[in-house]
Amino acid sequence: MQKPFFDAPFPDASVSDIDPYETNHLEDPSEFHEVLRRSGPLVWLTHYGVWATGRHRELTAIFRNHRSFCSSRGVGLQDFKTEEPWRPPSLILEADPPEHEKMRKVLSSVLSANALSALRARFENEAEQLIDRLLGAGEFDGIAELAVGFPITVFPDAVGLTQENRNFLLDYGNLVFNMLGPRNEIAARAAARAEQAVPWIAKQCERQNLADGALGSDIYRCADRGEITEAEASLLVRSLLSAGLDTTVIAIGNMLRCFADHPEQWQILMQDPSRARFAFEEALRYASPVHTFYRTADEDVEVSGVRLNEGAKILLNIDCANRDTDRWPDANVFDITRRPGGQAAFGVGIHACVGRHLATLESEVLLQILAAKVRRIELTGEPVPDANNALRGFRELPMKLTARDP
Ligand code: OVM
Repeated sequence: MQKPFFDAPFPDASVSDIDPYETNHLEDPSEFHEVLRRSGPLVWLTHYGVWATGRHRELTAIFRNHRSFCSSRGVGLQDFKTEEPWRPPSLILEADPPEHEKMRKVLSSVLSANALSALRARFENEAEQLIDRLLGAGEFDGIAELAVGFPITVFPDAVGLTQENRNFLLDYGNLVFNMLGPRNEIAARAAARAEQAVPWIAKQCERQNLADGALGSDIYRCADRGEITEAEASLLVRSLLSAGLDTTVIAIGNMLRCFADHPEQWQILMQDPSRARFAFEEALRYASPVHTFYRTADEDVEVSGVRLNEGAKILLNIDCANRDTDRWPDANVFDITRRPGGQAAFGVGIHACVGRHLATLESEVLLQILAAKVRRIELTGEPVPDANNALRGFRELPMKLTARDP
């Protein structure tokens, strides 16, 4: 198939004709990462007409400069200024200050570590039951049973959703993230799979479908106090449902893979389960769930000596930046004893993940209980990668758990 070709905006630009959205590169990004590393601070991708970086320095500089690099023109490949978004834009993800700030305040209060602390006991209870069951299961799929199995219960419970059709959340999240890339086969399949999920999600965002005393209704209480409108509350619930499940599923799956591959790190965690939170952070760095977000230059701007024109799209490759040896000399070592401050998996700057305390609570609880009960996590077959235009994770992870001595 003939691919489009976009000339670089100036003659001596660093360019590459690699297509990071080809399935083989989505499944294994090592070749694309290599291109990003050796091409200098920014490289022009000829097939898409966008700039790209996988360097920690440039990636964090661009994320931090939200004035020059806006989000309101979309955080995917599409420019909302010239192309119609597939759904009404997110009020928080796809917005700039000052609009962004108002929404951010609401969600950070609802999702603060303090507000979430009441959930811990319920999460622990669920994790114990699940792990006890899997310890008796022999070989199982770590994605379906653990990485999905845990959050698919605790997350919708926390938001206050119905028990019915919760799998639609996965179809919807899969669509939202795939739509950040080009309209390739993968995006088309995601759209077909999410046909029923899209109207279902809109319905779950309505006030009357959210249980009292849970996170969804907490958002509506902000509307009652006049901080946001009813319509805004509905779209903020949509943000929770968009960003809250697939990301943690992938994070947990990737983390399981890390420990299966690094049994000596599992030993360290077993001896001190209070390290779980740092172990999660390190797994996020080493195997980042979101591989790509974009920003759009809203004015002519220079980055590390490269001139970007107004309207330029910049692909920010998070998982490559998190393995940048200029930032961490031993970036390619999975080491739960490090303090990976500055890792970019939750993003950087004003748009950094507002749900991170919830994601961390889920993963920390699951990891602590695993560490208390499980001596060995081992793969029993080849992991099956899941090609997604914005997420990097697995579709299947055949594995087995061995119980600790009683
Ligand atoms: C949203 C949202 C937020 C973060 C990530 C995301 C692309 C969506 O507000 O809908 O997935």
